[in-house]
Amino acid sequence: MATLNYDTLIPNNVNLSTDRRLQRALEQWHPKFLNWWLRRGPKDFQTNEIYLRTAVGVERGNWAKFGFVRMPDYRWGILLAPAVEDRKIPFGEHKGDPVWHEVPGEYRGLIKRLLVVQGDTEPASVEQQRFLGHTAPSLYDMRNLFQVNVEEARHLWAMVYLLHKYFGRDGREEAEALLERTSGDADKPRILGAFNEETPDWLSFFLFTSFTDRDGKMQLECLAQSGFDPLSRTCRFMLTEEAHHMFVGKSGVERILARTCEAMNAADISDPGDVGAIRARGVMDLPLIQRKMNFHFSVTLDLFGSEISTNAANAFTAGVKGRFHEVDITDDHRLLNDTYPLLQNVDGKLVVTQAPAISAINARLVDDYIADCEKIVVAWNKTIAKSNIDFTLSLPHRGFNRQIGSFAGLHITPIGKIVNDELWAAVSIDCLPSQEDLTYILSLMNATLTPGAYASWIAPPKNGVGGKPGDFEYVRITS
Ligand code: BYC
Ligand code: FE
Ligand code: FE
Repeated sequence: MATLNYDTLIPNNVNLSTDRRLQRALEQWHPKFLNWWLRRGPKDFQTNEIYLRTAVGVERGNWAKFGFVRMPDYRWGILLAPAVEDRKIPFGEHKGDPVWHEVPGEYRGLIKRLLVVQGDTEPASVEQQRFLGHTAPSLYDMRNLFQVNVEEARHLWAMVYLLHKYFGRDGREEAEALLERTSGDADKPRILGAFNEETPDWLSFFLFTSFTDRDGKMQLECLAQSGFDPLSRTCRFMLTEEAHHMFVGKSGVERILARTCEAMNAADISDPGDVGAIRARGVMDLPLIQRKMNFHFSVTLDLFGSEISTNAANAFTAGVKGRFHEVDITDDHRLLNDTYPLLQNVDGKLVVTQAPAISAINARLVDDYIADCEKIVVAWNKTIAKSNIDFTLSLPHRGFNRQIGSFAGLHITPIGKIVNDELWAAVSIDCLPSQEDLTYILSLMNATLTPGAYASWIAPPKNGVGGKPGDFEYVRITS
């Protein structure tokens, strides 16, 4: 494997200097990327020094270094995980064949589409989080936000590298288009629904990184199984960074819950529904957090596409996109005769039916995703229980508030009951955030920029980052 070279404009471990044409093409994309970063990336703070980690290798345990960097000087590199010797395609009709090091002609369109969709989400999330620096609840949190942002931008680089290297002129055009679509834009929006929603406040940010970055993890895990080896290796390294994004989300929500419970106990408020008294203390009430969670979870489920999907079946059969932890599954990895249990609407009732497993690839991934999400909700509930407050958060039913897939067009309550239009109007008021909720959350969003200080609505973290204490000056605000 090539060693990582940081002396060049584009740090990489793919021997970029030996492919002059590719290097030149990426060097031409570089200023356009920086221009996008400055126009659509974090608003302000671009000249502040921030304590960031940068990937400097791909070996487990020792891949990152921490130090003060100005964001535009961040070293966005192209990093592939080490090749697995003699790797074989693990699934689909080419199962057992040696992996591909070039794109098979017949799958060109399919692979390009997946790279474009994956690549589109990365800058989209940076755009969605553009204004959050100004309302950071602490310097620690601000630093985490910018860490997530620079790494999502590196994920964009990861997909752009594959597009440029393997798709010629088409790939270069797609790479340009990735910088032209914009989250929420009326004319040129981002491709997938959730990436056009706003992330206007820090509760949204923590729920987005808990739930939507977790979709990122699931999808990357599936692409890491790919028979197209450069895609597999790229995604494997992206997953290393992804873990931190989900940590930021999960621990962020945990700290909000801890602070709310602490404030309730301090004021002797035992009823989580005593919203007036709780909000008077400048913290977020638990029912509000549940409603926001309902929103982020349901919008993220839409990102998995239809439960029954020929696109997903084709990608699986082709050996291009596998299932979550494909190699650990004990079946024939071809799914020619298998079935999979699927929840479906039959005459107004939700019942489990058997579907051909090959058609239900997306449904299975949703199941794996929900199981992963259940674990974080258990952890969040522990935080509440520790404070002796009588409240539990729960994931809404998978059919709640859906726009895509077999539940779209149905009105389903958080506990999974199909209801009519009239009842749904009441349910959606109760179970989704109201304008008043959003206004209240925004009213709490004020920057806290003193090292070691935290906004009223969030507890300090248990530990700092990169070996530093919590009160470290993670962002040099004045210099
Ligand atoms: N909005 O057969 P179908 C991340 C389209 S997140 C709009 O049902 P398929 C990150 C679909 O494209 C992970 N359109 O589903 C997280 C298709 O259109 P075409 C991102 C949608 O194709 C946080 C048509 O509907 N990566 O990394 O199996 C921060 C029928 O599709 C939506 C990936 O998703 C939607 N929600 O599944 C930063 C992996 N859903 O092609 C980053 C790559 C579906 O017929 N993408 N459609 O015109 C894929 O694997 C698949 O494209 C999808 C869709 C899973 C997204
Ligand atoms: Fe990403
Ligand atoms: Fe991420």
